[in-house]
Amino acid sequence: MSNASPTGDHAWFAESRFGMFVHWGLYSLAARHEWVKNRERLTDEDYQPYFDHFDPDLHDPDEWARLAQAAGMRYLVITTKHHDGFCLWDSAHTDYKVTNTPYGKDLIAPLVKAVRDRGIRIGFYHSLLDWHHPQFPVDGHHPQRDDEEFKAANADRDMTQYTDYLHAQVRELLTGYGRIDYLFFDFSYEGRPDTWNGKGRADWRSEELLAMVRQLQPGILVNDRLDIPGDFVTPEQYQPDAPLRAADGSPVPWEVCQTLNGSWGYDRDNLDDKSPDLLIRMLVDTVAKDGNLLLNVGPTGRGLIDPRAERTFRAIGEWTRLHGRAVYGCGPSEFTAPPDCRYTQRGDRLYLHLFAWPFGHLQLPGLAGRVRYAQFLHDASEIAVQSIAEGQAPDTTRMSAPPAGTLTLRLPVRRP
Ligand code: FUL
Repeated sequence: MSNASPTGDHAWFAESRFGMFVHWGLYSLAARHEWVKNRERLTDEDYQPYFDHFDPDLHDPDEWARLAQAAGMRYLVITTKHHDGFCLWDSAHTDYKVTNTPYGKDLIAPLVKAVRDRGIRIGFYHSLLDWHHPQFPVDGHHPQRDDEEFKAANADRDMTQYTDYLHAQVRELLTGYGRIDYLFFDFSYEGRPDTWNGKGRADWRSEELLAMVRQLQPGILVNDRLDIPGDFVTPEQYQPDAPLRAADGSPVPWEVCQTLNGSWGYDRDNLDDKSPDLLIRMLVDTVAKDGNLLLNVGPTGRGLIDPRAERTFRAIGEWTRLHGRAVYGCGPSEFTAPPDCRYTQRGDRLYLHLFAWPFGHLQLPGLAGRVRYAQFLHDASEIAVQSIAEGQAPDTTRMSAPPAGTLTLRLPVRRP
């Protein structure tokens, strides 16, 4: 197969293919998008009620881990701190943290344990932005702001102090919770930080930060949002057209992150959910292009994954249970899939995913004489394959019954 996976410590990533992203924090109580503080120009005072009422009494980390597992997800990524600056762990460097809310307990350690206990990999999301920190630039999340008003507003802010804080917190997260497999920084923007205060150049000190991360957790995978190359790239809410390649043609590991409904944080009145069928197609499309899918959920302020999201994850899990062999450790194929289909491949197993029913039979160009045996994947039932002589017509497979939804055929093939 042409899928080139990262090696060594990173091999688990391409093998896993499917993970759960969890956006959880004070914004879950606002329940109308995780950018609510910025979008609605809320002051710290406006935002304070979410801190004062943060008490997820129904939270059970093992329930989340079990759901991830039931959906067929092999890793889980939790927001340790989002842009609002609220910390889900007991950081020594701030008071703006879960242990000072009515809940009063660290949320990260129990989640890491629950996830690990189920054999799932653990990742941290950590925001580089911080709308709460007193030294973080006002409107510093806005890459285009460079005017006099902006400079005046930030004249007294010292970004270097914020960057020290950022580094110290990342150090805490990577030393206090055992082995961490993955880190998703979010997000940097090139070229602007030296306009942020009157005290000289200030930035994330990305090289230094990354060196510290690798020293503390040598096996960790780090994303690409520090403005310097990372281990994988992160298209957000769109599917790349094809496998990603570096200038020299080598494969670039990538992971698309997708929401259920356009919001990352819990968004109570948003009923715009993607269907399980669409999400399954996204997963298949991703693997067929050599990527991973990190599918998000925003738990409620009481710590539950709401019933709609849970139903979706369980429906995906019914599919992955039967079709996981066409996902885990699979990558793109050297064969070209017919219209409305995707191929995934592992070794000599070629998996054909049909996104639309082909009215009884299907032409498979380029496979004449190469298919040794064909089965549906979900029930191992045999499928008749008719090989039509080269040059006259492509192979034809005839199927006995029209199954519903995304179905997958398993075709052991001779490599071309
Ligand atoms: C973005 C953030 O601004 C969103 O809130 C979300 O966390 C997404 C994964 O990354 O850049």
